[in-house]
Amino acid sequence: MRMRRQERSVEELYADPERADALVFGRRTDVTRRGFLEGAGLTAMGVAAGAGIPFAANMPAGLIPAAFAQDKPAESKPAEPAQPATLDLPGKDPNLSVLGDKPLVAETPAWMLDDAVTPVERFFIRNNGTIPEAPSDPDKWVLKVEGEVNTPLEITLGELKSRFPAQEHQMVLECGGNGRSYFVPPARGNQWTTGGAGCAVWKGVRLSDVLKGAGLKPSAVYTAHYGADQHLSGDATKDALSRGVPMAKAMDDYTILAWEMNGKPLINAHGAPLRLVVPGWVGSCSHKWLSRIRIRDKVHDGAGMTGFSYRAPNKPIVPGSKGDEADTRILEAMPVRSIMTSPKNGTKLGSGTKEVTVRGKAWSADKGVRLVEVSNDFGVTWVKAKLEEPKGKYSWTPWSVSLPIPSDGYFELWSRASDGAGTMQPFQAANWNPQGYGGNPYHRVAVLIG
Ligand SMILES: Nc1nc2c(c(=O)[nH]1)N[C@H]1C(S)=C(S)[C@@H](COP(=O)(O)O)O[C@H]1N2
Ligand SMILES: [Mo]
Repeated sequence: MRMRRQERSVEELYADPERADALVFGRRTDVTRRGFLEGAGLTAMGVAAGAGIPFAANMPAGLIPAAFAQDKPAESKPAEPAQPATLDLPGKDPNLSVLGDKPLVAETPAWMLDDAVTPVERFFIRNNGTIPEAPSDPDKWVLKVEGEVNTPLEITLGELKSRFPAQEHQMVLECGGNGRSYFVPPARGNQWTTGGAGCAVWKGVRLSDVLKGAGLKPSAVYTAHYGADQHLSGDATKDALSRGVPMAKAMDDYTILAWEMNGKPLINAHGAPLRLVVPGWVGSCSHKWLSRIRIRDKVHDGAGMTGFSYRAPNKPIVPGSKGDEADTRILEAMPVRSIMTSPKNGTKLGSGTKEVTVRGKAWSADKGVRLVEVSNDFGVTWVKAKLEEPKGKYSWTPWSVSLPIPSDGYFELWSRASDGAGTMQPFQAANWNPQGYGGNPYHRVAVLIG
């Protein structure tokens, strides 16, 4: 690791952001990050101009300051080229960052995940196809259960509510691609930062109760999920998405057919009137607008199950290389992650500030969170955060910690979590894979004192 001289300013270090970017990310044509460095990056640089970096000596060579490289800075929200700048969808917060328009994909900036339970308005959206029309009478919605069962079912939502005991759990839902933007070289797909995750209170019935109602045949191996949304091509013979899970996960007590989110009926964007919630696993298992479950006698091969979709190479591959589709495995549990929800990236605090309180969330699929640490000196020293008790097995762990601020200047707060098995977030997105799954590096937030 090369050391930097102490008295250099942000401006001097990154007088040429193009070059700094090329150093870290290589020569690239990626519009998202390029556009960002030129637009918001320069704005952020203006904000930071002249500030010394008290811990500059610790900065890893080529590191792009978080103020430039991460989510949108506090002061400005530049329009991204070829993308709507704000989200215009009933019931959703316009401050969600739109990552894609067709299909609609939007993530939640870290500072908007400060609540213990993520409000529906702030919850990320990930679609693969079109958003279907909302049904006029939700209780008449029909779910079919077929395939390797003794008695195929056609059951209405109304009947689901009356026949089976209701369950309510606070659980994290996270997109398999969350963190994808941190891969170097870039991986294809929506460039999620940290906001493809949220924690809601989901109410529904256990999938296992319904499957027991239908009676599983001994040949039952895997589920296959189908919903009312359509493929973007408009071709009715193609599914926008059709994933599934092994029977053991389907029969887990926390895998539910949900009709309520945070005490209210599901809104259309989140799969009204009925969706699966398969906590801890890649979000694509949690099928929205759910109309049919087919039990299969082999691993499901629907849309999103094959090629590199929701799969990772079995063996490490050269970053940027094509990889071998045949030598992959289906992604299941999501890795450990921490985010800082306060302060907001790009926050300015008054001259002479001596302490900053950092708040955040951490979660792992089902291993719990053992440790969260925060650094303000580019990772040389770490302070343990105080963890709150998570509200249930698949809920996240709120945490907080106060860090001393030795002087005015530009600081970066870095957070990292370790799960119950002792596995920690890596410094950089590791295990590069063609579609960029599992990117869970340290979270970084810039603060300017004085
Ligand atoms: N029917 C259907 N269900 C779906 C999807 C979809 O495109 N169609 N996207 C999946 C993916 S990839 C994720 S991450 C979650 C996102 O759920 P949310 O939009 O409610 O946040 O829904 C999953 N369920
Ligand atoms: Mo996803």
